[in-house]
Amino acid sequence: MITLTVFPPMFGETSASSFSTKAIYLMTMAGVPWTRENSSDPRKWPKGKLPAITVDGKVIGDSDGIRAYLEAQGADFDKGLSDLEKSTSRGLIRMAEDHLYYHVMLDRWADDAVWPTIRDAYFADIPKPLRGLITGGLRRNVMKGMHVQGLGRLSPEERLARANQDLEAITTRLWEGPFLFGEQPTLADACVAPVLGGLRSTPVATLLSKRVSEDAVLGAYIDRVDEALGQKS
Ligand SMILES: N[C@@H](CCC(=O)N[C@@H](CS)C(=O)NCC(=O)O)C(=O)O
Repeated sequence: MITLTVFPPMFGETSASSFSTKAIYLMTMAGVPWTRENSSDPRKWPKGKLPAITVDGKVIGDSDGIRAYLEAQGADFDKGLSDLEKSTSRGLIRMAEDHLYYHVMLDRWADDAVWPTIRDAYFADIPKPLRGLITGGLRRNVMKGMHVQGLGRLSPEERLARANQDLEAITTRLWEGPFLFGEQPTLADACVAPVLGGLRSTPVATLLSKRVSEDAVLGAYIDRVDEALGQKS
């Protein structure tokens, strides 16, 4: 039995973390026996991050490590895809995980109107008198990282314009079928939909949360993937 440790459900999403949601989707797709364990403290896990799986006492971190493990056990997340489709899939995954994901981070951590709600939801376990102090340092670190990455230097309007190009590219594929590569969910759906869900579910409205929540195609897609692969407990 595999134990998957992930951040708990939040804001109506399968998990507070897009990568945790992705790992849950992969487990469902792989069809292996597994059980979910929620944790809000990633510090003792590989690289200080979640998700991670524990199999026969061995811990494997990172949603990509989990994908590789499941594939080694026989899972095929891209059944029926051509090599050309697989190369497009790789690009979509990078776009979601290494670009759109940072917009989720910035929407939640950088915006003074959003941050207090995020802080109190993510760090509810820290007693209130200490919460501001501890999370202030974490927030500064995140902002420093985003400044170095570059997106942290853009205004919300500039970020919307950047992210919009990705959202349109995703929508174009969805005109062709219910999932990114046709009738069945593939690895790309397990990676892309959670990030879109993260953008949509930021609990205080931002330019990007409105952009995604007002988009009927993207909204139906997020819900369709979660209905097929998600769980909320
Ligand atoms: N590349 C990792 C990324 C995982 C990740 O960034 N997890 C975040 C939550 S979305 C985390 O655990 N952050 C805790 C921290 O950085 O302290 C994966 O694919 O699993």
